[in-house]
Amino acid sequence: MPATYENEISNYIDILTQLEKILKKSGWEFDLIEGKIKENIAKLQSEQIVVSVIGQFKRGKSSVINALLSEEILPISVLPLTAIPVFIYYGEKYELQIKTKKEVLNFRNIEEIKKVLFEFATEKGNPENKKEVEEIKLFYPSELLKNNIVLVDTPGVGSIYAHNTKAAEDVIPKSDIGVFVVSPDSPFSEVEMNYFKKVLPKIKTSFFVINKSDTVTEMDLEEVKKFYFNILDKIFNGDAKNYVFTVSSKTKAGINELKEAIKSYIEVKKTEILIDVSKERIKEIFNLAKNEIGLILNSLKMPLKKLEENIGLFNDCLSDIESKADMINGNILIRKNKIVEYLENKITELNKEIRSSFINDFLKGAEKGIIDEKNIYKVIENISKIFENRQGEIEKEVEKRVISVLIELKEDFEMPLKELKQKAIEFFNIDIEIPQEATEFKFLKKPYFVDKNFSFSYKLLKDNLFFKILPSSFKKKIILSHLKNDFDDIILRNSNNIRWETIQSIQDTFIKYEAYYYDKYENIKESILDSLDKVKKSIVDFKETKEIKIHNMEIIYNEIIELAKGI
Ligand SMILES: Nc1nc2c(ncn2[C@@H]2O[C@H](COP(=O)(O)OP(=O)(O)O)[C@@H](O)[C@H]2O)c(=O)[nH]1
Ligand SMILES: [Mg+2]
Repeated sequence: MPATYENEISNYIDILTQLEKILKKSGWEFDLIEGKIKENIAKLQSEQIVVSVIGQFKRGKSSVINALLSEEILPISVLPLTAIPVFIYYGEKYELQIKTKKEVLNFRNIEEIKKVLFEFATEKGNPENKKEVEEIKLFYPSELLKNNIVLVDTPGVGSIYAHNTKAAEDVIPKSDIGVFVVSPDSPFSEVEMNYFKKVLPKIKTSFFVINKSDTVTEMDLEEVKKFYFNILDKIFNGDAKNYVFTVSSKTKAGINELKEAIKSYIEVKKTEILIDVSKERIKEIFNLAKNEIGLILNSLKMPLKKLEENIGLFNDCLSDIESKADMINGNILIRKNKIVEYLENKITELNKEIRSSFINDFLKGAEKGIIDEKNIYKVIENISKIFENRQGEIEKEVEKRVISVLIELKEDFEMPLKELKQKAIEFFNIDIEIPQEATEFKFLKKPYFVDKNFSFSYKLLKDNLFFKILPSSFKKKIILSHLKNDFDDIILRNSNNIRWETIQSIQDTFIKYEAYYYDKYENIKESILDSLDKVKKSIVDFKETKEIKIHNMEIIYNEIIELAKGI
């Protein structure tokens, strides 16, 4: 490993330590920034590499980690399960630490650890994080973790629980390497592709894992691999074969190869990863410091009376902005519900159409003539086909409506942020830097499957002894009523499939944009109010004259600008 990397790491630690000193010297409190500085220094010193296992729910993320650790320790399930990220560190002995809002709990018995993980880390055991868990750390004696590797099991994105998606996304900024898990039993969904694209630029390196290789034939697996290689070769600059792995966490096929690849990659690239990731984070810290100190300086320069007046007016404006935002949210909800209503109507229409075009005729014909099994299958095939055709059309139309509502409401979404920025200029003469990412509105589509797995209840009748001795006219009546139920069932299952997946897509899409703007607004607002509070307290404290305070703060500001040049 080149010596320059080592130098760079100590350079970063040095810059952060100096920033911390400058802020301390100011005599002002900068809790948020100091917390971030400490976190980053600790990361650089520990040289920990965080490997997060990510992807959509149910792809086998927890199972892959269990296989990597050679123990069924994390809870797995056929339902979306992991709700809180679990950070797994090396430890000589097993230990589980759960930090809740109120206390820290420790467990050392392996069986107990498994039970407690289920109770605290899963949606079932801890719905909507009622137990107020803030952090889960598992210490585990595994060779893989020994070299300062931290594995993170994340909740999947795109599950029906939006807060799980948020918890999964929150892990991304803390991660150095992403292990993206997909499975061949579900096609690569739009949700997965979008998530993958979003994660890639934020994480230094990603491994791509096709799990559940045992569920498909070798031939199908080759097809799946080809498909992914095609997509990923561009992303991995023609180097996909080094980053894409096929495994089965069930049979353990391919697990060792994956483990070795992660280990050797980290061995070679560790310092580089630490440097690149830290650089971005350090830049952000400096931005934050410049914003806060700039605001303090400008407000210090105001006469106390004027400042208090401005803070009062600023707060009134915030209340105004927020009540306007409430109204806007009401409007967004109405628009969203209209789309859901449209979807429901389309599904009802589709049900009617299916019944009138094949089922009713088939049942009428069957009542008169004989029941031909071939015809039954024809009806089923037709039902599947029409669902397959129409679901695409319905989804496209819903997507169009969602996007057009989002574009139409863009100004509404942005209003609180824009007004906040403007009021900060108006009252405190500070132009707050709002990170401007290009927002491109996208519909977060969920995969949808036409359910062709029909189990016909009428078929069971054939083997029923009692049924066999019935007169044939009776038999027919019973078969027909069973068939009718079976058809109803197929239509219901498929309609619900379209309904829930599409409603979920609509919800996810809206939640994503609402949360995005809300988060930014809240963060910036809090940081402004916090700084103003500090200025007010400082002005009332007469230890130094205001001129000296301003003078000192100007020195601090310039020192920070100077220090930032070294990043
Ligand atoms: N056949 C098979 N099933 C798997 C495999 N990996 C995971 N599963 C199953 O997939 C489901 C979801 O697994 P889980 O690890 O909870 O997924 P997560 O939500 O991504 O963490 C469970 O029912 C697992 O038993 C595999 O390699 N082969
Ligand atoms: Mg899981």
